[in-house]
Amino acid sequence: MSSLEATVSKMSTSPQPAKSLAIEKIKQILGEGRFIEHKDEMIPFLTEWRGFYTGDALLVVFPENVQMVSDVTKICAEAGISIVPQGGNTSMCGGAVPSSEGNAIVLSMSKMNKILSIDTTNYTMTVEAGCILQNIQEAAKAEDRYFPLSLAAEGSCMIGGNLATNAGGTNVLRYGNARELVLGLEVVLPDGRILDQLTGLRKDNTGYDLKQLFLGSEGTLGIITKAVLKLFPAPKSINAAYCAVPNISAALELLNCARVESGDSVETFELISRQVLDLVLKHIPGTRDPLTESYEYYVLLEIVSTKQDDNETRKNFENMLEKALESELILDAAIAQTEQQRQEFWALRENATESQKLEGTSIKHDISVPISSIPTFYETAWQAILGVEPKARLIAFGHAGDGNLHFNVAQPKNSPSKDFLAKWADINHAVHEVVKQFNGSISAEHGIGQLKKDELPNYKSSIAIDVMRVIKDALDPKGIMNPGKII
Ligand code: FAD
Ligand code: 2HG
Ligand code: ZN
Repeated sequence: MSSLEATVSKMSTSPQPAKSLAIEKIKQILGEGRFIEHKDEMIPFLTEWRGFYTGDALLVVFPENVQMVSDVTKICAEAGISIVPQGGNTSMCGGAVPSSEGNAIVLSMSKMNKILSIDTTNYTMTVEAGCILQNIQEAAKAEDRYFPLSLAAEGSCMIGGNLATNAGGTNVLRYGNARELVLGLEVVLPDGRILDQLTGLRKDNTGYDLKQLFLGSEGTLGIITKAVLKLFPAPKSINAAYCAVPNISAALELLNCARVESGDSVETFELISRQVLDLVLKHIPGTRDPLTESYEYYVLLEIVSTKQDDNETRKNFENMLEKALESELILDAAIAQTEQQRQEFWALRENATESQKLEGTSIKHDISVPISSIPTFYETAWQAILGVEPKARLIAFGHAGDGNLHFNVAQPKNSPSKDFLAKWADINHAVHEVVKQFNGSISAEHGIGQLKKDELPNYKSSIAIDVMRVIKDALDPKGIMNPGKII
Protein backbone atom coordinates (compact mmCIF):
# COMPACT_ATOMS: atom_id res chain seq x y z
CA MET A 1 0.00 0.00 0.00
CA SER A 2 1.43 3.41 -0.95
CA SER A 3 1.69 6.12 1.71
CA LEU A 4 -1.06 8.00 -0.11
CA GLU A 5 -3.38 4.97 0.05
CA ALA A 6 -2.51 4.51 3.72
CA THR A 7 -3.43 8.11 4.52
CA VAL A 8 -6.63 7.90 2.56
CA SER A 9 -7.84 4.66 4.11
CA LYS A 10 -7.11 6.09 7.55
CA MET A 11 -9.11 9.20 6.68
CA SER A 12 -12.10 7.25 5.44
CA THR A 13 -12.76 5.69 8.85
CA SER A 14 -14.62 8.81 10.07
CA PRO A 15 -17.19 9.80 7.45
CA GLN A 16 -17.69 13.61 7.48
CA PRO A 17 -14.20 14.74 8.41
CA ALA A 18 -12.96 12.20 5.88
CA LYS A 19 -14.18 14.41 3.05
CA SER A 20 -12.52 17.54 4.35
CA LEU A 21 -9.35 15.59 5.00
CA ALA A 22 -9.50 14.25 1.46
CA ILE A 23 -9.94 17.75 0.09
CA GLU A 24 -6.94 18.94 2.13
CA LYS A 25 -4.92 16.02 0.81
CA ILE A 26 -5.87 16.87 -2.80
CA LYS A 27 -4.82 20.49 -2.29
CA GLN A 28 -1.53 19.33 -0.83
CA ILE A 29 -0.82 16.95 -3.71
CA LEU A 30 -1.65 19.52 -6.37
CA GLY A 31 -0.03 22.53 -4.76
CA GLU A 32 -0.87 26.24 -4.99
CA GLY A 33 -2.23 27.46 -8.32
CA ARG A 34 -3.74 24.09 -9.18
CA PHE A 35 -7.03 24.42 -7.33
CA ILE A 36 -9.77 26.96 -6.60
CA GLU A 37 -11.73 26.76 -3.37
CA HIS A 38 -13.47 30.13 -3.10
CA LYS A 39 -17.07 29.92 -4.22
CA ASP A 40 -17.10 33.10 -6.32
CA GLU A 41 -14.00 32.02 -8.25
CA MET A 42 -15.56 28.63 -8.86
CA ILE A 43 -18.71 30.08 -10.47
CA PRO A 44 -17.57 29.91 -14.14
CA PHE A 45 -16.79 26.21 -13.64
CA LEU A 46 -20.15 25.52 -12.00
CA THR A 47 -22.29 27.27 -14.59
CA GLU A 48 -23.33 25.92 -17.96
CA TRP A 49 -22.84 28.48 -20.74
CA ARG A 50 -26.57 28.98 -21.43
CA GLY A 51 -27.20 29.45 -17.71
CA PHE A 52 -29.74 26.61 -17.52
CA TYR A 53 -27.62 24.56 -15.12
CA THR A 54 -25.61 25.68 -12.12
CA GLY A 55 -24.12 23.45 -9.47
CA ASP A 56 -21.89 23.41 -6.43
CA ALA A 57 -18.50 21.86 -5.73
CA LEU A 58 -16.04 21.26 -2.93
CA LEU A 59 -13.12 22.29 -5.11
CA VAL A 60 -12.14 22.93 -8.72
CA VAL A 61 -8.82 21.27 -9.53
CA PHE A 62 -6.35 21.80 -12.38
CA PRO A 63 -4.01 18.79 -12.53
CA GLU A 64 -0.96 19.14 -14.78
CA ASN A 65 -0.23 15.50 -15.54
CA VAL A 66 -1.79 12.07 -15.52
CA GLN A 67 -0.21 11.14 -12.18
CA MET A 68 -1.96 14.07 -10.52
CA VAL A 69 -5.27 13.03 -12.09
CA SER A 70 -4.72 9.50 -10.85
CA ASP A 71 -3.80 10.61 -7.30
CA VAL A 72 -6.81 12.93 -7.06
CA THR A 73 -9.11 10.20 -8.36
CA LYS A 74 -7.81 7.65 -5.86
CA ILE A 75 -8.46 10.05 -2.98
CA CYS A 76 -11.95 10.82 -4.27
CA ALA A 77 -12.76 7.13 -4.71
CA GLU A 78 -11.74 6.39 -1.15
CA ALA A 79 -13.60 9.34 0.32
CA GLY A 80 -16.72 8.98 -1.85
CA ILE A 81 -16.28 12.36 -3.51
CA SER A 82 -17.67 12.69 -7.04
CA ILE A 83 -15.59 13.92 -9.96
CA VAL A 84 -16.95 16.03 -12.80
CA PRO A 85 -14.39 16.17 -15.63
CA GLN A 86 -14.49 19.45 -17.48
CA GLY A 87 -12.99 20.64 -20.75
CA GLY A 88 -14.11 23.91 -22.31
CA ASN A 89 -17.53 23.74 -20.62
CA THR A 90 -19.31 24.20 -23.96
CA SER A 91 -21.58 21.17 -23.48
CA MET A 92 -25.06 21.62 -24.88
CA CYS A 93 -26.53 19.26 -22.26
CA GLY A 94 -25.26 20.46 -18.88
CA GLY A 95 -22.79 17.57 -18.91
CA ALA A 96 -19.76 19.39 -17.55
CA VAL A 97 -21.20 21.04 -14.44
CA PRO A 98 -21.86 19.35 -11.10
CA SER A 99 -25.22 19.03 -9.39
CA SER A 100 -26.18 21.34 -6.56
CA GLU A 101 -25.43 18.66 -3.93
CA GLY A 102 -21.93 20.03 -3.48
CA ASN A 103 -20.30 16.62 -3.04
CA ALA A 104 -18.15 16.87 -6.16
CA ILE A 105 -14.92 18.29 -7.35
CA VAL A 106 -14.71 19.71 -10.86
CA LEU A 107 -11.59 18.39 -12.58
CA SER A 108 -10.59 20.88 -15.25
CA MET A 109 -8.28 19.60 -17.97
CA SER A 110 -7.16 23.09 -18.94
CA LYS A 111 -3.59 22.74 -17.64
CA MET A 112 -3.05 19.49 -19.55
CA ASN A 113 -2.85 21.24 -22.88
CA LYS A 114 0.32 20.05 -24.58
CA ILE A 115 0.62 18.69 -28.08
CA LEU A 116 3.04 15.87 -27.35
CA SER A 117 4.08 14.71 -30.81
CA ILE A 118 3.15 14.63 -34.47
CA ASP A 119 4.11 11.68 -36.64
CA THR A 120 3.63 12.90 -40.20
CA THR A 121 4.40 9.49 -41.71
CA ASN A 122 1.94 7.67 -39.47
CA TYR A 123 -0.52 10.57 -39.88
CA THR A 124 -1.06 10.84 -36.12
CA MET A 125 -0.85 13.42 -33.38
CA THR A 126 -0.57 12.67 -29.67
CA VAL A 127 -2.14 15.27 -27.42
CA GLU A 128 -3.14 15.93 -23.85
CA ALA A 129 -6.88 16.05 -23.30
CA GLY A 130 -6.95 19.74 -22.37
CA CYS A 131 -5.75 20.92 -25.80
CA ILE A 132 -8.14 23.42 -27.35
CA LEU A 133 -9.49 21.94 -30.58
CA GLN A 134 -8.40 24.92 -32.67
CA ASN A 135 -4.81 24.57 -31.42
CA ILE A 136 -4.83 20.96 -32.59
CA GLN A 137 -6.12 21.97 -36.03
CA GLU A 138 -3.41 24.62 -36.29
CA ALA A 139 -0.62 22.30 -35.14
CA ALA A 140 -1.68 19.79 -37.81
CA LYS A 141 -1.72 22.53 -40.45
CA ALA A 142 1.77 23.66 -39.49
CA GLU A 143 2.97 20.14 -40.41
CA ASP A 144 0.98 20.13 -43.68
CA ARG A 145 -1.57 17.76 -42.16
CA TYR A 146 -5.25 18.06 -41.29
CA PHE A 147 -7.32 17.27 -38.24
CA PRO A 148 -10.88 17.47 -39.57
CA LEU A 149 -13.00 17.76 -36.42
CA SER A 150 -14.57 21.21 -36.68
CA LEU A 151 -17.35 22.94 -34.75
CA ALA A 152 -18.32 26.48 -33.87
CA ALA A 153 -17.00 26.06 -30.31
CA GLU A 154 -13.54 25.01 -31.56
CA GLY A 155 -11.85 28.10 -30.07
CA SER A 156 -12.78 26.99 -26.55
CA CYS A 157 -13.79 23.31 -26.47
CA MET A 158 -11.05 20.81 -25.62
CA ILE A 159 -10.23 17.54 -27.30
CA GLY A 160 -11.00 15.54 -24.13
CA GLY A 161 -14.49 17.05 -24.13
CA ASN A 162 -14.84 16.38 -27.86
CA LEU A 163 -13.94 12.74 -27.37
CA ALA A 164 -16.02 12.35 -24.22
CA THR A 165 -19.06 13.62 -26.15
CA ASN A 166 -18.12 11.95 -29.45
CA ALA A 167 -18.59 15.37 -31.03
CA GLY A 168 -19.83 15.73 -34.59
CA GLY A 169 -19.55 19.11 -36.27
CA THR A 170 -19.36 20.08 -39.91
CA ASN A 171 -17.03 17.47 -41.43
CA VAL A 172 -18.65 14.23 -40.30
CA LEU A 173 -19.94 13.44 -43.78
CA ARG A 174 -16.40 12.82 -44.97
CA TYR A 175 -14.38 11.95 -41.86
CA GLY A 176 -16.85 10.63 -39.29
CA ASN A 177 -17.54 11.67 -35.69
CA ALA A 178 -14.82 12.27 -33.10
CA ARG A 179 -14.97 8.56 -32.33
CA GLU A 180 -13.65 7.75 -35.80
CA LEU A 181 -10.72 10.13 -35.45
CA VAL A 182 -9.07 8.39 -32.51
CA LEU A 183 -6.51 5.58 -32.57
CA GLY A 184 -5.46 5.49 -28.95
CA LEU A 185 -6.41 6.81 -25.52
CA GLU A 186 -5.02 7.16 -22.03
CA VAL A 187 -7.72 7.13 -19.37
CA VAL A 188 -7.73 7.40 -15.59
CA LEU A 189 -10.26 4.89 -14.32
CA PRO A 190 -12.66 5.69 -11.47
CA ASP A 191 -10.39 3.87 -9.00
CA GLY A 192 -7.41 5.95 -10.09
CA ARG A 193 -5.63 3.32 -12.20
CA ILE A 194 -4.18 4.54 -15.47
CA LEU A 195 -5.39 2.64 -18.52
CA ASP A 196 -2.74 3.13 -21.19
CA GLN A 197 -4.12 2.43 -24.66
CA LEU A 198 -2.10 5.19 -26.27
CA THR A 199 -1.35 3.44 -29.52
CA GLY A 200 -1.09 4.86 -33.01
CA LEU A 201 -2.01 1.53 -34.59
CA ARG A 202 -4.59 1.36 -37.32
CA LYS A 203 -5.00 -2.36 -36.85
CA ASP A 204 -5.15 -4.02 -33.46
CA ASN A 205 -7.56 -6.85 -32.85
CA THR A 206 -6.25 -7.98 -29.49
CA GLY A 207 -9.61 -8.26 -27.80
CA TYR A 208 -12.21 -5.62 -26.95
CA ASP A 209 -11.61 -2.14 -28.29
CA LEU A 210 -11.65 -0.54 -24.84
CA LYS A 211 -11.15 3.03 -25.99
CA GLN A 212 -14.59 2.97 -27.59
CA LEU A 213 -16.16 2.69 -24.13
CA PHE A 214 -14.82 6.08 -23.12
CA LEU A 215 -15.58 7.85 -26.40
CA GLY A 216 -19.05 9.33 -25.94
CA SER A 217 -19.25 8.34 -22.25
CA GLU A 218 -19.44 11.99 -21.12
CA GLY A 219 -17.08 11.55 -18.19
CA THR A 220 -19.17 8.83 -16.57
CA LEU A 221 -16.62 6.02 -16.96
CA GLY A 222 -13.25 7.70 -16.49
CA ILE A 223 -11.11 10.72 -17.30
CA ILE A 224 -9.53 10.90 -20.73
CA THR A 225 -6.04 12.31 -20.24
CA LYS A 226 -4.33 11.78 -23.62
CA ALA A 227 -5.28 10.73 -27.14
CA VAL A 228 -3.66 9.66 -30.38
CA LEU A 229 -5.59 11.36 -33.15
CA LYS A 230 -5.80 10.51 -36.83
CA LEU A 231 -4.51 13.09 -39.29
CA PHE A 232 -5.22 13.47 -43.00
CA PRO A 233 -3.57 15.21 -45.96
CA ALA A 234 -4.09 18.96 -45.74
CA PRO A 235 -6.77 20.40 -48.02
CA LYS A 236 -5.16 22.65 -50.62
CA SER A 237 -8.06 23.67 -52.88
CA ILE A 238 -11.34 24.39 -51.12
CA ASN A 239 -14.41 25.12 -53.20
CA ALA A 240 -17.24 26.69 -51.24
CA ALA A 241 -20.71 27.66 -52.43
CA TYR A 242 -23.65 29.20 -50.65
CA CYS A 243 -26.69 27.85 -52.49
CA ALA A 244 -30.36 28.73 -52.27
CA VAL A 245 -32.52 25.61 -52.68
CA PRO A 246 -36.27 25.47 -53.34
CA ASN A 247 -36.97 22.88 -50.67
CA ILE A 248 -35.30 20.23 -48.55
CA SER A 249 -35.86 17.38 -51.00
CA ALA A 250 -33.98 19.40 -53.62
CA ALA A 251 -31.20 19.96 -51.10
CA LEU A 252 -30.84 16.21 -50.68
CA GLU A 253 -30.76 15.67 -54.44
CA LEU A 254 -28.04 18.31 -54.60
CA LEU A 255 -26.11 16.37 -51.95
CA ASN A 256 -26.28 13.25 -54.08
CA CYS A 257 -25.15 15.10 -57.25
CA ALA A 258 -22.30 16.76 -55.38
CA ARG A 259 -21.08 13.45 -53.96
CA VAL A 260 -21.21 11.66 -57.29
CA GLU A 261 -19.76 14.48 -59.41
CA SER A 262 -16.91 15.20 -57.00
CA GLY A 263 -15.71 11.62 -56.59
CA ASP A 264 -17.27 11.69 -53.13
CA SER A 265 -15.20 14.56 -51.78
CA VAL A 266 -17.98 16.65 -50.25
CA GLU A 267 -16.53 17.92 -47.01
CA THR A 268 -19.48 19.94 -45.75
CA PHE A 269 -23.18 19.99 -46.48
CA GLU A 270 -24.94 22.29 -44.02
CA LEU A 271 -28.57 23.32 -44.21
CA ILE A 272 -29.52 26.85 -43.13
CA SER A 273 -33.13 28.01 -43.09
CA ARG A 274 -34.10 31.61 -43.83
CA GLN A 275 -35.10 32.13 -40.19
CA VAL A 276 -31.59 31.19 -39.11
CA LEU A 277 -30.03 33.51 -41.67
CA ASP A 278 -32.29 36.35 -40.51
CA LEU A 279 -31.23 35.86 -36.88
CA VAL A 280 -27.55 35.87 -37.83
CA LEU A 281 -27.93 38.98 -40.00
CA LYS A 282 -29.82 40.68 -37.18
CA HIS A 283 -27.44 39.89 -34.33
CA ILE A 284 -23.96 39.38 -35.75
CA PRO A 285 -22.22 42.55 -36.92
CA GLY A 286 -20.47 42.38 -40.28
CA THR A 287 -22.56 39.54 -41.72
CA ARG A 288 -24.41 39.93 -45.01
CA ASP A 289 -26.61 37.85 -47.27
CA PRO A 290 -24.45 36.74 -50.23
CA LEU A 291 -27.49 36.47 -52.52
CA THR A 292 -29.64 39.35 -53.81
CA GLU A 293 -33.03 37.72 -53.27
CA SER A 294 -34.49 36.01 -50.25
CA TYR A 295 -35.04 32.23 -50.24
CA GLU A 296 -36.48 29.75 -47.77
CA TYR A 297 -33.52 27.34 -47.50
CA TYR A 298 -29.80 27.46 -48.13
CA VAL A 299 -26.99 24.95 -48.25
CA LEU A 300 -23.35 25.67 -47.47
CA LEU A 301 -21.46 23.21 -49.62
CA GLU A 302 -17.73 22.54 -49.73
CA ILE A 303 -15.79 20.25 -52.01
CA VAL A 304 -12.15 19.87 -51.18
CA SER A 305 -9.06 18.63 -52.91
CA THR A 306 -5.66 17.92 -51.41
CA LYS A 307 -3.97 19.09 -54.64
CA GLN A 308 -2.64 22.62 -54.89
CA ASP A 309 -4.46 24.83 -57.44
CA ASP A 310 -6.69 21.96 -58.43
CA ASN A 311 -8.37 23.55 -61.44
CA GLU A 312 -10.00 20.32 -62.51
CA THR A 313 -11.88 19.96 -59.22
CA ARG A 314 -12.86 23.63 -59.43
CA LYS A 315 -14.20 23.15 -62.95
CA ASN A 316 -16.17 20.05 -61.94
CA PHE A 317 -17.55 21.97 -58.97
CA GLU A 318 -18.72 24.85 -61.16
CA ASN A 319 -20.16 22.49 -63.76
CA MET A 320 -22.05 20.60 -61.08
CA LEU A 321 -23.53 23.83 -59.73
CA GLU A 322 -24.46 24.98 -63.24
CA LYS A 323 -26.28 21.70 -63.92
CA ALA A 324 -28.04 21.99 -60.56
CA LEU A 325 -29.16 25.51 -61.48
CA GLU A 326 -30.47 24.31 -64.84
CA SER A 327 -32.43 21.48 -63.22
CA GLU A 328 -33.65 23.88 -60.50
CA LEU A 329 -32.10 21.94 -57.66
CA ILE A 330 -30.66 25.28 -56.76
CA LEU A 331 -32.25 28.67 -57.36
CA ASP A 332 -29.15 30.81 -56.97
CA ALA A 333 -25.65 30.37 -55.64
CA ALA A 334 -22.61 32.38 -54.66
CA ILE A 335 -19.20 30.75 -55.06
CA ALA A 336 -16.44 31.95 -52.78
CA GLN A 337 -13.72 33.61 -54.86
CA THR A 338 -11.42 34.25 -51.92
CA GLU A 339 -10.74 32.78 -48.49
CA GLN A 340 -12.27 35.94 -47.04
CA GLN A 341 -15.55 35.25 -48.89
CA ARG A 342 -15.50 31.68 -47.74
CA GLN A 343 -15.14 32.85 -44.14
CA GLU A 344 -18.10 35.19 -44.69
CA PHE A 345 -20.24 32.21 -45.76
CA TRP A 346 -19.10 30.31 -42.69
CA ALA A 347 -19.98 33.21 -40.41
CA LEU A 348 -23.60 32.75 -41.50
CA ARG A 349 -23.53 29.14 -40.37
CA GLU A 350 -21.24 29.23 -37.36
CA ASN A 351 -23.09 32.07 -35.68
CA ALA A 352 -26.41 30.23 -35.65
CA THR A 353 -26.04 29.28 -31.97
CA GLU A 354 -24.81 32.69 -30.82
CA SER A 355 -27.57 34.56 -32.64
CA GLN A 356 -30.24 32.27 -31.18
CA LYS A 357 -28.89 33.06 -27.72
CA LEU A 358 -28.98 36.79 -28.45
CA GLU A 359 -32.55 36.50 -29.75
CA GLY A 360 -33.81 35.01 -26.47
CA THR A 361 -34.74 31.59 -25.20
CA SER A 362 -34.62 28.60 -27.49
CA ILE A 363 -35.50 24.98 -26.95
CA LYS A 364 -33.02 22.79 -28.77
CA HIS A 365 -33.42 19.43 -30.46
CA ASP A 366 -30.27 17.77 -31.73
CA ILE A 367 -31.89 15.03 -33.75
CA SER A 368 -30.93 12.63 -36.50
CA VAL A 369 -33.02 10.60 -38.91
CA PRO A 370 -32.07 8.69 -42.05
CA ILE A 371 -31.14 11.32 -44.64
CA SER A 372 -34.01 10.16 -46.86
CA SER A 373 -36.50 10.94 -44.07
CA ILE A 374 -35.41 14.53 -43.47
CA PRO A 375 -38.10 16.25 -45.60
CA THR A 376 -41.03 14.34 -44.07
CA PHE A 377 -39.55 14.54 -40.60
CA TYR A 378 -39.15 18.31 -40.98
CA GLU A 379 -42.78 18.90 -41.89
CA THR A 380 -44.23 16.43 -39.39
CA ALA A 381 -42.14 17.68 -36.47
CA TRP A 382 -42.92 21.31 -37.28
CA GLN A 383 -46.66 20.59 -37.25
CA ALA A 384 -46.23 18.77 -33.92
CA ILE A 385 -44.50 21.84 -32.45
CA LEU A 386 -47.25 24.14 -33.69
CA GLY A 387 -49.72 21.85 -31.93
CA VAL A 388 -48.04 22.80 -28.64
CA GLU A 389 -47.12 26.43 -29.34
CA PRO A 390 -48.85 27.96 -32.37
CA LYS A 391 -46.62 31.04 -32.24
CA ALA A 392 -43.35 29.12 -32.03
CA ARG A 393 -40.55 30.06 -34.42
CA LEU A 394 -38.61 27.23 -36.02
CA ILE A 395 -34.84 27.70 -36.10
CA ALA A 396 -33.71 24.69 -38.09
CA PHE A 397 -30.22 24.16 -39.44
CA GLY A 398 -27.36 21.77 -39.34
CA HIS A 399 -25.60 18.80 -40.70
CA ALA A 400 -28.10 17.65 -43.31
CA GLY A 401 -25.40 15.57 -44.96
CA ASP A 402 -25.38 13.41 -41.81
CA GLY A 403 -29.17 13.38 -41.30
CA ASN A 404 -28.56 15.59 -38.24
CA LEU A 405 -30.64 18.74 -37.80
CA HIS A 406 -30.68 21.25 -34.98
CA PHE A 407 -34.44 21.53 -34.93
CA ASN A 408 -34.57 24.38 -32.48
CA VAL A 409 -37.54 26.44 -31.45
CA ALA A 410 -37.29 30.11 -30.49
CA GLN A 411 -39.66 31.77 -28.07
CA PRO A 412 -42.61 33.53 -29.74
CA LYS A 413 -42.06 37.24 -30.37
CA ASN A 414 -43.38 39.56 -27.65
CA SER A 415 -44.06 36.74 -25.25
CA PRO A 416 -42.25 36.15 -21.93
CA SER A 417 -39.51 33.57 -21.84
CA LYS A 418 -41.02 31.86 -18.79
CA ASP A 419 -44.31 31.09 -20.63
CA PHE A 420 -42.30 29.50 -23.40
CA LEU A 421 -40.07 27.56 -21.00
CA ALA A 422 -43.17 26.17 -19.30
CA LYS A 423 -43.79 24.31 -22.58
CA TRP A 424 -40.25 22.93 -22.76
CA ALA A 425 -41.16 19.33 -21.89
CA ASP A 426 -44.19 19.31 -24.19
CA ILE A 427 -42.23 20.71 -27.12
CA ASN A 428 -39.42 18.19 -26.53
CA HIS A 429 -41.94 15.41 -26.34
CA ALA A 430 -43.67 16.49 -29.54
CA VAL A 431 -40.41 16.54 -31.51
CA HIS A 432 -38.92 13.42 -29.99
CA GLU A 433 -42.03 11.36 -30.66
CA VAL A 434 -41.69 12.27 -34.35
CA VAL A 435 -38.00 11.36 -34.20
CA LYS A 436 -39.04 7.97 -32.84
CA GLN A 437 -41.53 7.52 -35.67
CA PHE A 438 -38.61 7.87 -38.11
CA ASN A 439 -36.27 5.59 -36.14
CA GLY A 440 -34.08 8.55 -35.37
CA SER A 441 -32.00 9.66 -32.40
CA ILE A 442 -32.85 12.32 -29.82
CA SER A 443 -29.16 13.13 -29.49
CA ALA A 444 -27.22 13.01 -32.72
CA GLU A 445 -24.03 14.69 -31.53
CA HIS A 446 -24.38 16.67 -28.29
CA GLY A 447 -24.83 13.77 -25.87
CA ILE A 448 -27.27 13.24 -23.02
CA GLY A 449 -25.77 15.02 -20.01
CA GLN A 450 -28.45 16.20 -17.58
CA LEU A 451 -30.67 17.60 -20.29
CA LYS A 452 -31.92 14.36 -21.80
CA LYS A 453 -31.24 11.93 -18.98
CA ASP A 454 -34.88 11.52 -18.02
CA GLU A 455 -36.00 11.19 -21.61
CA LEU A 456 -33.43 8.59 -22.61
CA PRO A 457 -35.37 5.56 -21.29
CA ASN A 458 -38.29 6.50 -23.57
CA TYR A 459 -36.10 6.39 -26.65
CA LYS A 460 -33.49 3.72 -25.99
CA SER A 461 -34.28 0.09 -25.45
CA SER A 462 -34.37 -1.10 -21.86
CA ILE A 463 -31.88 -3.82 -22.75
CA ALA A 464 -29.44 -1.24 -24.10
CA ILE A 465 -29.84 0.80 -20.93
CA ASP A 466 -29.30 -2.33 -18.81
CA VAL A 467 -26.04 -3.04 -20.65
CA MET A 468 -24.94 0.56 -20.14
CA ARG A 469 -25.73 0.24 -16.44
CA VAL A 470 -23.73 -3.01 -16.17
CA ILE A 471 -20.71 -1.32 -17.76
CA LYS A 472 -21.09 1.73 -15.53
CA ASP A 473 -21.35 -0.38 -12.36
CA ALA A 474 -18.40 -2.55 -13.36
CA LEU A 475 -16.07 0.37 -14.00
CA ASP A 476 -17.41 2.79 -11.42
CA PRO A 477 -18.99 0.72 -8.62
CA LYS A 478 -18.98 3.71 -6.26
CA GLY A 479 -20.72 5.90 -8.83
CA ILE A 480 -18.29 8.79 -8.42
CA MET A 481 -17.75 9.64 -12.08
CA ASN A 482 -19.96 12.50 -13.22
CA PRO A 483 -23.08 11.33 -11.38
CA GLY A 484 -26.49 12.40 -12.64
CA LYS A 485 -25.40 12.32 -16.28
CA ILE A 486 -26.62 9.92 -19.01
CA ILE A 487 -28.00 7.16 -16.73
P1 FAD B 1 -17.25 20.04 -21.78
O1 FAD B 1 -18.46 20.81 -22.07
O2 FAD B 1 -16.33 20.61 -20.77
O3 FAD B 1 -17.67 18.56 -21.34
C1 FAD B 1 -18.57 17.81 -22.08
C2 FAD B 1 -18.73 16.43 -21.43
O4 FAD B 1 -17.52 15.70 -21.53
C3 FAD B 1 -19.05 16.48 -19.95
O5 FAD B 1 -19.88 15.42 -19.64
C4 FAD B 1 -17.71 16.33 -19.28
O6 FAD B 1 -17.80 15.78 -17.98
C5 FAD B 1 -17.01 15.39 -20.23
N1 FAD B 1 -15.55 15.59 -20.31
C6 FAD B 1 -14.88 16.72 -20.64
N2 FAD B 1 -13.57 16.48 -20.68
C7 FAD B 1 -13.40 15.18 -20.35
C8 FAD B 1 -12.27 14.34 -20.20
N3 FAD B 1 -11.03 14.78 -20.42
N4 FAD B 1 -12.47 13.06 -19.86
C9 FAD B 1 -13.73 12.57 -19.64
N5 FAD B 1 -14.82 13.33 -19.75
C10 FAD B 1 -14.66 14.61 -20.11
N6 FAD B 1 -21.14 19.75 -30.53
C11 FAD B 1 -21.10 18.97 -31.63
O7 FAD B 1 -21.04 17.75 -31.50
N7 FAD B 1 -21.16 19.50 -32.88
C12 FAD B 1 -21.22 20.83 -33.10
O8 FAD B 1 -21.29 21.27 -34.23
C13 FAD B 1 -21.22 21.69 -31.95
N8 FAD B 1 -21.26 23.01 -32.10
C14 FAD B 1 -21.28 23.81 -30.99
C15 FAD B 1 -21.32 25.19 -31.17
C16 FAD B 1 -21.34 26.03 -30.08
C17 FAD B 1 -21.37 27.52 -30.29
C18 FAD B 1 -21.32 25.48 -28.76
C19 FAD B 1 -21.33 26.37 -27.56
C20 FAD B 1 -21.29 24.11 -28.58
C21 FAD B 1 -21.27 23.26 -29.69
N9 FAD B 1 -21.24 21.87 -29.56
C22 FAD B 1 -21.20 21.08 -30.66
C23 FAD B 1 -21.27 21.26 -28.22
C24 FAD B 1 -19.87 21.16 -27.54
O9 FAD B 1 -19.00 22.12 -28.05
C25 FAD B 1 -19.29 19.81 -27.74
O10 FAD B 1 -20.05 18.88 -27.03
C26 FAD B 1 -17.83 19.66 -27.31
O11 FAD B 1 -17.35 18.43 -27.75
C27 FAD B 1 -17.63 19.76 -25.80
O12 FAD B 1 -16.27 19.99 -25.51
P2 FAD B 1 -15.83 20.69 -24.16
O13 FAD B 1 -14.35 20.63 -24.06
O14 FAD B 1 -16.44 22.03 -24.02
O15 FAD B 1 -16.45 19.70 -23.10
C1 2HG C 1 -23.92 23.47 -34.43
O1 2HG C 1 -24.01 22.60 -35.28
C2 2HG C 1 -24.01 23.08 -32.99
O2 2HG C 1 -23.66 24.65 -34.71
C3 2HG C 1 -24.96 23.90 -32.17
O3 2HG C 1 -24.19 21.72 -32.84
C4 2HG C 1 -26.41 23.66 -32.45
O4 2HG C 1 -27.22 25.64 -31.37
C5 2HG C 1 -27.41 24.47 -31.64
O5 2HG C 1 -28.44 23.88 -31.34
ZN1 ZN D 1 -24.21 20.66 -34.71
